[in-house]
Amino acid sequence: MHLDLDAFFASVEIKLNPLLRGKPVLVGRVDPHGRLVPRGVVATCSYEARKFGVKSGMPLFQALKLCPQAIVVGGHFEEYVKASEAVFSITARYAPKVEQIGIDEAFLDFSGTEWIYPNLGKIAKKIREEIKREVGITASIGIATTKVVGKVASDYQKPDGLTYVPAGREKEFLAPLPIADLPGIGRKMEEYFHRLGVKTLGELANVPFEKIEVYGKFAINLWEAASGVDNIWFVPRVEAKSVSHSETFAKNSADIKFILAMLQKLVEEVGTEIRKEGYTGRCVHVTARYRDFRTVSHQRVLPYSTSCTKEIYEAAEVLLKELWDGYTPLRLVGVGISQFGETIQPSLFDNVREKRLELEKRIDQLCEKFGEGAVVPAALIRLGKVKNL
Ligand code: TTP
Ligand code: MG
Repeated sequence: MHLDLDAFFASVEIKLNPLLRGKPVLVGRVDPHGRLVPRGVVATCSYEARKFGVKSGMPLFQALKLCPQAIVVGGHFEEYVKASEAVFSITARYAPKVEQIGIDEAFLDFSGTEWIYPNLGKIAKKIREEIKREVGITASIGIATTKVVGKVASDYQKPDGLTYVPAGREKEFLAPLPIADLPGIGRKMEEYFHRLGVKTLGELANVPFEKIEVYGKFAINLWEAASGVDNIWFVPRVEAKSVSHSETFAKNSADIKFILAMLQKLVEEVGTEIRKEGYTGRCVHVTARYRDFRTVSHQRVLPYSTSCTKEIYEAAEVLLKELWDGYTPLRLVGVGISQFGETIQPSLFDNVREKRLELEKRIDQLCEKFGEGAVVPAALIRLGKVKNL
């Protein structure tokens, strides 16, 4: 069973402000004073806004051109996390194994429970009702014997949909769908198959295996998925994980150099921890607390999963500069990364990234051998007497 919350951030914003219900709502970025950042991108939008062609990742100004009456909101990351935790505590009441893939998505594994739950449709209905009642948002669920089909099925009747694909009918269910409905097919792959005259998953499954084989593992994976064969390649079994570190300053500070050095120290800690655990994450989040205890967070989903300190830091620095006005003293900064599972990793073949990661792993080993702080980036020397360094 695969569950994915509908227009997640937008749904939480609507729950917080019911006047938004039924309206086109865009979730954008806000600055530390709660003012919207005009040059951001759309993190997500309500289904009412989607009718105008608005999509996640689109620049805000472009979305507002398509849908000028849209209302732009956002910035309540703590509320999104709270809603996500509430949802997954509901799923844990029923599913013996919940494999959370992102902040709003999970596979619920019911294998071996047939005698307690002879009818999974009923359980899915219950889960959806409880989410609606207790969290106030809607979830779409797909029930199928394989992960691939479950994921496609949960998308099939979004929003607020429930799609059940009986065992043995997987191929038939997928056949009429466009190949882009298969998770993992990017624009390039789609164009490539279109050139071969393959537009639907049925057509893809009907290409003889010998013709697919020559295009390598990636094409084989897609072909198997289109044929309804279980294939965990695009959603490997990874434990849901979020690692974050934060630090309250000895004295409130508005010194950008000090704050960035602190951010770097925290990113180093996060990076070392996730590399040690063998995790990679895609969603970087940064929190800043003002001296009046107002706390703001921003997050960014990276295009790939990473455990590289340098990459996490680059995203974190941008996020910090977005959420902090640059002059009001801060009392705390925090940074974290959450696990989104690894999708395709073209960057695996990226030499520069590999080398960088290799270097960071060596530094981890040195620190383990000679003690924390044995090798530190020059920027951290600024922190001097900050604890642990
Ligand atoms: P999705 O599940 O991809 O999107 P969604 O829940 O908003 O809409 P759908 O009904 O199609 O499932 O992502 C979950 C949340 O993750 C989304 O609400 C906002 C956030 N997100 C970003 O911040 N940036 C992004 O680029 C994407 C795709 C999502
Ligand atoms: Mg969703």
